[in-house]
Amino acid sequence: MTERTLVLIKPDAVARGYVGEILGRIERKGLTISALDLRTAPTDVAATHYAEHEGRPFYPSLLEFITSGPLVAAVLEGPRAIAAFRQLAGGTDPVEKALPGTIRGDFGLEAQHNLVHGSDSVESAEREIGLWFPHLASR
Ligand code: RTP
Ligand code: MG
Repeated sequence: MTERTLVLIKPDAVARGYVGEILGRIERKGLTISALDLRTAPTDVAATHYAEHEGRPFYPSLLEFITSGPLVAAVLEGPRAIAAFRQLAGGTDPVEKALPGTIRGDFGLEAQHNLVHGSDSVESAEREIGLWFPHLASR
């Protein structure tokens, strides 16, 4: 069954020139890019996106980071797209969790500056697609 997921190529990855590399990995995996947009996230969108982390020690700096410059928001589609992209991304901490061969494992050093976001469930994906691409909201 086809699935949708919301991906962010975070400001660190855009600033370092990894947009093409990351989109290439997505395409080579076989996922379909069905929406793609470069933008700087407003604080309210970033706060809604990461609302589940409100109150965590890293939350203020996470919002500052994610709004610090342009990012690329994308919707990907494909069979098991949510898990497929999270496999490409690797674990949250690029050194402790992400394996070499993943985006974070190959290019990251810090838990915060970990290059990409991918939705973690069908419910998160639909919520996040509605937030970043309102015209693609499921209902
Ligand atoms: P994401 O939501 O961005 O796809 O990443 P994730 O599911 O792998 O990780 P999550 O636990 O949802 O954390 C969201 C983002 O917060 C930053 N973070 N910093 N200890 C730290 O400094 C720390 N922990 C998490 C990362 O940017 C992480 O992707
Ligand atoms: Mg997450």
